[in-house]
Amino acid sequence: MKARAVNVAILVLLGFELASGLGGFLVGETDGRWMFWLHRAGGLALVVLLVWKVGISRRSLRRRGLSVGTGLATIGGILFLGSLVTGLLWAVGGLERFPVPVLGSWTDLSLHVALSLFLIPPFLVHLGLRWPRPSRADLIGRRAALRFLGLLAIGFVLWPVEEALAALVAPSASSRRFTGSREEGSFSGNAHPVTNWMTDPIPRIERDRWQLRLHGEVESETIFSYEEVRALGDAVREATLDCTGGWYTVQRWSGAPVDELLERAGMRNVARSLLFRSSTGYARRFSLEEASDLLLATHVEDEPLSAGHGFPLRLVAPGYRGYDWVKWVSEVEVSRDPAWFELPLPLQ
Ligand SMILES: Nc1nc2c(c(=O)[nH]1)N[C@H]1C(S)=C(S)[C@@H](COP(=O)(O)O)O[C@H]1N2
Ligand SMILES: [Mo]
Repeated sequence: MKARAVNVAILVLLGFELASGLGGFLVGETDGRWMFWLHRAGGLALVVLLVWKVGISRRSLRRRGLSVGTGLATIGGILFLGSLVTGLLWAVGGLERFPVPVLGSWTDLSLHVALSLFLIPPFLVHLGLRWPRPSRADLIGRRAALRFLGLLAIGFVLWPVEEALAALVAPSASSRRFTGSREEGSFSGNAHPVTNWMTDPIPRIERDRWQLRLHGEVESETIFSYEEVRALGDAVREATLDCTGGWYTVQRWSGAPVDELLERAGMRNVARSLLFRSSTGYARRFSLEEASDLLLATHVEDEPLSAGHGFPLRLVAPGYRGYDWVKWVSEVEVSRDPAWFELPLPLQ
């Protein structure tokens, strides 16, 4: 392949991987599983292109010598390699955890996501320096589309090879969900992994001073004590918590159905969504129609939730990825805003 074709293909695939990777974070139900198929095929195609790109980069570095431009390209190259290696490590080698200063322990998949996001700025600068006037024909049109589909096809062909490797390297960790997540500590109650999205610390909450406030577009604002939440009902729901860090766990969660809670306060006609807010400020929004699927759990496998898992109350949101399962819930706001009125991913 010509250097230009390789470079353009990498550009297009990186954009595609960024979109399908972020897309995968939003998918919690099997009808969106194609998002993971595409991301995997695109990633494998990038691994193939790497063989050519290493040669291109070495020739370019020899020609240009050391400069700000080649320095940035080297940083980008290292991040690119790191992203591919951590992605493959997770897919083939299983879930590994690495210590990250200040932030605690990270899975190989979370490292893959972080390295990929860090890659964006140096990549854009590199692109601006090396390719100031992109040609239309490189990116749009029949030839460009065929080239892209051909690369994806190569990725799909390599998929079973990757699977075979994974079965060899980590046979015990080969049970994967459609999201790619690996099973950890199912039905073990509080023994399943504790994790937070980004920067939330685990708060210490005293049961007797804790309250749940239900407010907003309701007939009567209501405050519940822990005992009052317990008295709302003890529904048990088996549900899968699937963290975007690359693991999932199945547990029997029990607590109060959100429907029951809402019935106590009575809803106004203008109500459209529910915002579940943690005592840490972390919050996620759901549509009112989804209330009957949601559970505010006090227990997991008959044990009261531990501090790390959200004591005294956490949201159980079947079909949603882990970041939507708000822990330490202290407030439910019934709102007239539509359910989509929030950032697609949390920022804390
Ligand atoms: N308040 C709050 N709730 C949160 C988070 C958080 O950072 N803050 N992290 C979420 C994420 S990313 C996941 S995967 C689950 C993890 O739940 P666990 O620690 O009980 O396994 O909690 C979710 N609930
Ligand atoms: Mo998560």
